Amino acid sequence: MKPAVFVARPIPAAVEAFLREHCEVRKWDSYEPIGRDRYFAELAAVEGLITSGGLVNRELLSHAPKLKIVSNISVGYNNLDIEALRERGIVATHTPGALDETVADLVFSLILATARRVPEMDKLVRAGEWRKGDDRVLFGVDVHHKKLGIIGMGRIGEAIARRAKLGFRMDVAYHNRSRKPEVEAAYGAEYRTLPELLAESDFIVLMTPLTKDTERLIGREQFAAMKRSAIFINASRGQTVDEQAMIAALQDGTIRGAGLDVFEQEPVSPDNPLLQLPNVVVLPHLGSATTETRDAMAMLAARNLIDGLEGRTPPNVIPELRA
Ligand code: 8YV
Repeated sequence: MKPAVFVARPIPAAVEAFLREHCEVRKWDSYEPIGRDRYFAELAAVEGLITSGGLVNRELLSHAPKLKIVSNISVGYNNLDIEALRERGIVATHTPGALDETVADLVFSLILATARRVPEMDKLVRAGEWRKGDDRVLFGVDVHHKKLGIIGMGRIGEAIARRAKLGFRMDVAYHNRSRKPEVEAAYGAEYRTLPELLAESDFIVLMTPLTKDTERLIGREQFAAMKRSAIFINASRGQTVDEQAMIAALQDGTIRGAGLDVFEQEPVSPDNPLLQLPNVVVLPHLGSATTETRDAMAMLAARNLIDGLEGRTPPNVIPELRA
């Protein structure tokens, strides 16, 4: 008998067909959130769960007595209670690799959009406010040949460093838990302590996963350490930054601007002061959001799930749960 699995969000037809070859598939086929009761009832019978950033905590696991594997369609896995999974002996996987280039592209869109004030200028033209004459008030700052500091040098960080060095001829500095000699050799990236990186970078990209150690890694003290001309980009998780401290730094000119794909609360509230600031570019958590990449992530998640259910070790078990 095929194992039963629950897919907690819509997935591409090809991924569903692949899953059906190996599993009995039950699914929540709506982009509206599944209600708790329905979710917990579905979990009672399944051995596998596919989710995309949905909370998997102790309470949820208590409704899933047969669960063997949770497959996350996401590289970040701060939605998973790792300790609870470990206690139950449940495997958890994520989707590293599938989205690196796509997220790196988005990070560069934020860098360019913030430096050259693209959304602000787009709004100005549409509002009929483009006048001939002195255009200095519309000037931005250069990106090419500047110094880029990357906090979190994983695969995505490396894809950003490659674009920075080879495309924009930037100097690259990075901070990470461990040194990355291969990135240093390939892109001339220089390792820095966090205070050094903050003090010397023109653009600072935060790309670290959210963990207990990185929660609010960037706060008042860190913004104060940046250049007044610095542009800060966050494409990791909103909780890696003290958002109130960031708002203050942007309001009082401690830094020049910010490009943000992630927020403490998502969706961001219309009352959030960040939305009133012209020196901030905001996106609705779109890092991996292209059709090709989201399809590839879903397929990778399905493969991870099936490997786990069929007794093979999936290639993308989250590091904390690897044997
Ligand atoms: C996910 C992301 O789509 O992979 C990640 O970590 O941030 C996005 O690509 C998102 O987390 C799904 O909820």
